Amino acid sequence: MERDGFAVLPRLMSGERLDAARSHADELLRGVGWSDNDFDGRRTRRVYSLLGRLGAFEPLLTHPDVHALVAARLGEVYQFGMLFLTAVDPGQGGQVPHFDAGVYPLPRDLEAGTNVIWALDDFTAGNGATVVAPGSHRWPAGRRPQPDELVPVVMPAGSALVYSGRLWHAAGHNRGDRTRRALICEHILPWLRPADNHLLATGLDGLRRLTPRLRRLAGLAPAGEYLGLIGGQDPERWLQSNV
Ligand SMILES: O=C(O)CCC(=O)C(=O)O
Repeated sequence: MERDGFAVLPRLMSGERLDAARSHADELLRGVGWSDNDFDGRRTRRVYSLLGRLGAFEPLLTHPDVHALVAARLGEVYQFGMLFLTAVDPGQGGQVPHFDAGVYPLPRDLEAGTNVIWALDDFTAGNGATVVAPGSHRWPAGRRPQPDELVPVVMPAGSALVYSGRLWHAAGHNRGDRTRRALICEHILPWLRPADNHLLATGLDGLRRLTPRLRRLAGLAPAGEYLGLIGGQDPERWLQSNV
């Protein structure tokens, strides 16, 4: 992580758990059309607002090996940023390279996020595997990757690509004949505004159905003594007492 800005944790999910996650992905993708913009991909299907319908994704979102890496970089309290299922269909061209923390007007050297891409299918050089520019998390503002600086992250299904929010990367070109599915989960510092409004999307009843751990990750954890309270209370306590 320090040197390259990313690490692959191979085959963290396998067998029944992986099969269940793939079936859940297919259920969620049923009836979903291609995205309507070039960045998300006009041959890519995406599903957001997952916290109210986590199903078999839950063990991926809370995997201890992933969270050990994330906590080492962001500290003990952090929250989900963008959270989505993506299906890169055959014919989808390469995405525009970007770094996820680029949505925030923050100094380049601040680690505002540490993110994970779970491969639900094998990631190969030809099927749209994520491409990364190794070491680019340390590049200064304004330096962009040249095409030959981007390398595909080849990994078997069930692996997790954990990467710095400062790392330049993109979804690759799917030249194959099968869809490449992934679950993408950003983790960001607790005082940043998440790209997705998880609290509104999940709703009070949905939040109550989550585990306390997932609720914290959804954004209920206060960020220090003053940020994120409700009437001076920890939102977790408020949620329990306002049923
Ligand atoms: O699907 C991928 O491999 C990466 C997608 C991505 O980085 C994004 O849409 O922000």
